[in-house]
Amino acid sequence: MTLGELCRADFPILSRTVNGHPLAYLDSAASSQKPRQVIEAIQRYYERSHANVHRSIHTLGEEATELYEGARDAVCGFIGARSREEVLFTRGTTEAINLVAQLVGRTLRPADEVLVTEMEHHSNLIPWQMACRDHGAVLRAVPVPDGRHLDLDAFRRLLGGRTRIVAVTHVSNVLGTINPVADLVREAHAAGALVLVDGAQAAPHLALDMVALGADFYAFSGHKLLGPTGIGVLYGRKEVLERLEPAWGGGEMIKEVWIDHAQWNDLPWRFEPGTPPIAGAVGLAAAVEYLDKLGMPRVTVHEQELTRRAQDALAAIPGVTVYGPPSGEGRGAVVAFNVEGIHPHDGAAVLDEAGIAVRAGHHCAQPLMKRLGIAGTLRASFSVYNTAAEVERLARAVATLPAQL
Ligand code: C6P
Repeated sequence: MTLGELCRADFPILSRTVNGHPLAYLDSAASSQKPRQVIEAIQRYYERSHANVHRSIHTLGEEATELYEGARDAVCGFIGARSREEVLFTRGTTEAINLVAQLVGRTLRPADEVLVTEMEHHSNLIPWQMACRDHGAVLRAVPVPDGRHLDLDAFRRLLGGRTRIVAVTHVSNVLGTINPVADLVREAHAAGALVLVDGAQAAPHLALDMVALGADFYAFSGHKLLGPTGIGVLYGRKEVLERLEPAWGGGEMIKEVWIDHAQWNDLPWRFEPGTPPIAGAVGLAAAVEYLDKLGMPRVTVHEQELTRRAQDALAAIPGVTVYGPPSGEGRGAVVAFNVEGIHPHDGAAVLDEAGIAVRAGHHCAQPLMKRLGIAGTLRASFSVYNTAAEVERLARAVATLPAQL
């Protein structure tokens, strides 16, 4: 039995039908489904242990705090961070990146530079546009001239003495390209720049090791990683976090407060003002534990095999263009494609009639769409619970699209 066949039964939603057909959920890059283990952990928390964290001496307060801080330890282990102080909970990737853009943005001076890439999701572009606008800095972008990979020579040319931070995605949510982030970090550090890696499409699919990667910041969302919505992670290298002033104020991020000033709390709480997403953290811990049990290397092999099959099957259909690196090169668990003469939204609607859920549109990556010279694509994306049979169903349905539209 393949991994997909083995773990499908853990995901209750996968047994439902859509438009009279068994559901083929091929939209996990937008948001993954949740195993029973995650759903039950959240339910157990609300039924037995809910209270606010870090505040109350009573039993429920202590249980909730233990669960919340235990989740931090689980995530710390999952991403190979050196210490739990480096793991901050946020509400998602977008919030994590906005936080870094504010923290680092404040240190920018006029004519300083921020380096992004043409394949960034808007979440790793707009916050930097805002930071540059507010602080007079200049935004530069590494091009993707072949529509597949970053131009690494251009990266080296653009990286200079004025570059303060490089913000780059680990895995493109459209192309699936896996960027050589450890190399980029090394070169950026040699040039004196910080590095933020957007790991939204990597953390659910690749074994992570923050120490080996060396990035200063790494952001991802719980809901793409079999966990709930409303929880995300910002990993920050301790030496870097320690020298940054908090961007947001409120309860729990302080040690002592006077009317006109305050003394900040220790890491990581300094960057977590207010009541945090406790249930989200509990669910994320269960998701991480679930993935750890499956084994991330096994998850990667399974998803890359499905992705390769999808890429080959779709590319073999007349009129279909598949985007991203060629088959055989490792890629994230997404396959974006177009069918000649068919608008992606129409294609997705017809596939939905057949019970197949894919995403259509610009995938919040409009600069990349402009580079590819298209308005949007269809996109199939995979998770641990998908099977080769679903990929075959997708390919058969895509082949019939021109006859149906
Ligand atoms: N991409 C997709 O269908 P949030 O919304 O904060 O959980 O994640 C934002 C985000 C940031 N970076 C990358 C690379 C992403 O792929 C995403 C989310 C989804 O591709 C929804 S647009």
